[in-house]
Amino acid sequence: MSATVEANFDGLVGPTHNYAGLAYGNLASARHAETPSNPREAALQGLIKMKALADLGLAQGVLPPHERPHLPTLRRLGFSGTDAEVLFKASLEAPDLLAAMASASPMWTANAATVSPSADCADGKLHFTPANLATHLHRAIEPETTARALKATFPDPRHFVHHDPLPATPGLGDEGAANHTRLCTDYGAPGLELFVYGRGAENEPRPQKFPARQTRAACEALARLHRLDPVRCHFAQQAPQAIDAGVFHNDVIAVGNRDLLLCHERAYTDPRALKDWVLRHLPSARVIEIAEDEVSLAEAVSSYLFNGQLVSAPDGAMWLIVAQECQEHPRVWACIQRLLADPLNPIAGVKVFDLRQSMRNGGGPACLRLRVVLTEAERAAVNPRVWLDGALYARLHAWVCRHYRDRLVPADLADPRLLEESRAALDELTQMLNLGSLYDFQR
Ligand code: SUG
Repeated sequence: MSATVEANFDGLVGPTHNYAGLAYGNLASARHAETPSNPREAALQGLIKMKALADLGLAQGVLPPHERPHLPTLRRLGFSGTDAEVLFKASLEAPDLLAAMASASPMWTANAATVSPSADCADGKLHFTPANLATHLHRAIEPETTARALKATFPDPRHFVHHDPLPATPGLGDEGAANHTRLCTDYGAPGLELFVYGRGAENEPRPQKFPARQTRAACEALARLHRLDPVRCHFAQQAPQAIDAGVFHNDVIAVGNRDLLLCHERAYTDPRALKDWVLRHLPSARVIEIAEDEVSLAEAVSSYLFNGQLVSAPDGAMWLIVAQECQEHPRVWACIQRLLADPLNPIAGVKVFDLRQSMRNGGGPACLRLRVVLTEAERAAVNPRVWLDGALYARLHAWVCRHYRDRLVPADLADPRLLEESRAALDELTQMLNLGSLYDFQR
């Protein structure tokens, strides 16, 4: 067994976490629009999951929240004056823009970037491309800070290659690792890279109701940039019916780890081609498809079963990390129990987490994490301060309790004190994690 590991980098939930109904096609976001949020609870729920994975012996890192509300973009859109004046005018003239500038959406780091491990890339380096998140304004403002955070976390050019985000245009929409799955026998061995898109060629079917956020053209560009072996890449189209049922990212309907792919039978337009490709290149692989009769697309979307994380502990045991909503859903929970009871099943057990604050915006366990496969040398080259151990957990817990509010409603987003509180919190965080001057307000 190689010493190469798959690390999870979870996004810390930012101090402005709120429900603004910004993500069209994400049913949970629409359902909870304008209900009160609890940023403190959200951040603590995320930290508890990170700590539990670190306690399992996994490499667990953190990625920082972004500066919100994002004043530089409000100014770019013509609001002027002091920060308080900008917030006030935006809240009167364009409350939707203010809400977009205040979202804590960078917490969902599965959308931060697409990451290809060095074993898959022709130059033997680990490649990152921040996602352009072109479909929604509140997310399209993320890539610049994401790129800085990734460079501050993975600084060494001898190991890490950081590409620019793809041009942010609908034809190149890219939502990052949420639409990318790697399958392998061992993390250190060359893997298969599965790219999933919603929007392909003109003659391919399109969803009728909701946007297809990921494009095939973006996936192909990522594979080229990351210098992947074309034979070991596959581009699969998401079923338009799945997108219209609320599957806005592939990680809402499929999850893979090592040589296991767990997905819904209605996830793709051509599931047979996908399975054939997987089994041709990785004969040991198992593709477990859950039938519509057992868990419907609608049940998959409301429980986030497939947004579970499949992780391999250092002893080799594979765990399924799910949101509490799965346990509360009798048919979904029965499906998990059936999978676990199957003697051929590779999953050792299930761990359940309360991530309700993030779930209400359509962000489950897997949305909150970016997977980065690291060799021993690459792991040693990561900014050491970002690894979550007991000490960092305690410091971050105290930091959240000191700075975060326990209630936010849309009207609070224009409060200049919220901006000040957030900046104070983030300023302290960049020192704690040794990230340098990450934010515009620090530059
Ligand atoms: O882009 N929700 C996010 C959820 C992202 C989940 N990520 C993955 N599946 N990997 C989105 O739809 C809602 C924000 C609001 O409505 O306030 C939001 O952006």
